[in-house]
Amino acid sequence: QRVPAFVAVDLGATSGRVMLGVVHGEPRRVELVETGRFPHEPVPVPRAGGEAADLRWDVLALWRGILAGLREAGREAAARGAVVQGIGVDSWAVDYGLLDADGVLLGAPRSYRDPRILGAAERVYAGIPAADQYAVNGLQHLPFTTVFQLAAGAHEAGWGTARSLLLVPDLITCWLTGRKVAEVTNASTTGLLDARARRWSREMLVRLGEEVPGLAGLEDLLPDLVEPGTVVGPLLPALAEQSGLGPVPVVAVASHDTASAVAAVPLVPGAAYISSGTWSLVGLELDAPVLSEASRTANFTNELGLDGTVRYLRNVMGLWVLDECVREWRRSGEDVDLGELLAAAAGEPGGRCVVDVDADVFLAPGDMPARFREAARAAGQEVPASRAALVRAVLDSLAAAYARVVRTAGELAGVDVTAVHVVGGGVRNELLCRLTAEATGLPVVTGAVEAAALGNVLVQARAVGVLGEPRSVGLAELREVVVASSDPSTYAPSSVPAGK
Ligand code: LRH
Repeated sequence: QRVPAFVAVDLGATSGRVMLGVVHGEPRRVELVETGRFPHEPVPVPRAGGEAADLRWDVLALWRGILAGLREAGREAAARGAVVQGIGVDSWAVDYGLLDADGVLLGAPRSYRDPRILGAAERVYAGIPAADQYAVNGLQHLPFTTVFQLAAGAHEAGWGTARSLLLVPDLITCWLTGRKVAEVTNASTTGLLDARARRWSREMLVRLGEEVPGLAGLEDLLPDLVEPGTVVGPLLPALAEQSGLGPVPVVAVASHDTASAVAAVPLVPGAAYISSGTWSLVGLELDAPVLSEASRTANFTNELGLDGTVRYLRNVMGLWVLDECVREWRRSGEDVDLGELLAAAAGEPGGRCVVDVDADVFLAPGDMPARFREAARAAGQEVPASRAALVRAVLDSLAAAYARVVRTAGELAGVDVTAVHVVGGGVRNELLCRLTAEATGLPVVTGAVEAAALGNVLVQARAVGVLGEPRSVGLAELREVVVASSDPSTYAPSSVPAGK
């Protein structure tokens, strides 16, 4: 019998990946093999007149990368004697494309870092107070949540002819199958969902229609919601042939990358997680949303997760800050080695400069070292004089933010947090893991670097019955596969914080 395998398309905000997940033996374990990786960054597109530039996603380059990755996955599976039984797509949240009546994409989707969002949230809050929105959608304030992007974009060309709105992974799934759905974990990042009911919120949509110019017809653009694990359809015939994969089922996975990543964290009661990549998503997994006023003012979000779970977390600006610094230094033509910089940063004294990395000033691309130094100066901190000192300050600031969020999440949700699991690219950053253990005073356990791809594969494997009768395989069973597939290490806190 041939070994089952699944293709995970995992699109991050700085790179896209196509991974083949081969499901081995007893106990079940997933081996991930990379069959495609392509850089992916928002592209500034100037306007006629030259004043402002729009930040757009190059979705066609993504699509080309995905198709090449699928072909390679087919070859890789054949070489390993594996048979591909599914494809699933996850990506960064909140961004969307609009389709016209013929199902044609209307222009390159905007990036959530596009400056048009500035001020849009405040305009929406003026019509629908933040507290009213939180009571329904449970989302932290982020200036780029889909609803605010829509408010900023409703006057743009294309809006009038739009007949459907698809979030990025649903758009790719539509291109793979011809079918339009809205997968619920990612839909929960739009601000348009009722976090308790896991349905589009009629109340919110009606009020938006009344309060925000241009949004009256929004409800008609939204596809039907599906839960992760739903088979959307077979791969379209032309693609099935080109890729050599045949008419395999395309499965709606937990299509928000963070939802897929958290599904692949071996959480036990008391464990917090950090999904550490471009963003750091820091929080807890809960059974029900926390919609209290205290939670809202602490800016915690209730995004929806796999199998009825809630991701109770805050966005921390993440490795974006570090990566943007490195990009800026490389722009000047220098050969900057991140490994060397991190080693030097480890040798710097810690705690000299800690800034609030979540400030909106860090959101946009562009000269990050200058912006970080300016923030340090404004906060009365020691301004880092060298690159090593600056990298150390960025990591100290991230670790301090993680510690704050973990502590507050525990308090607000009534959970005694005893460990922190880290997954994603940040697992490779040993200094950051060590500083996180020190700042939180908790053991830090590292998991899968490609956690989102792993979670993506697991949901597909369950959906098509490879892990047993789908209904009898819960999140706990999926996480047994995660444990069997991973090789964790633990960073012990060097000191116990006061009060513990
Ligand atoms: C991480 C992520 C995060 C969102 C952001 C837009 O990739 O999906 O969960 O807040 O991108």
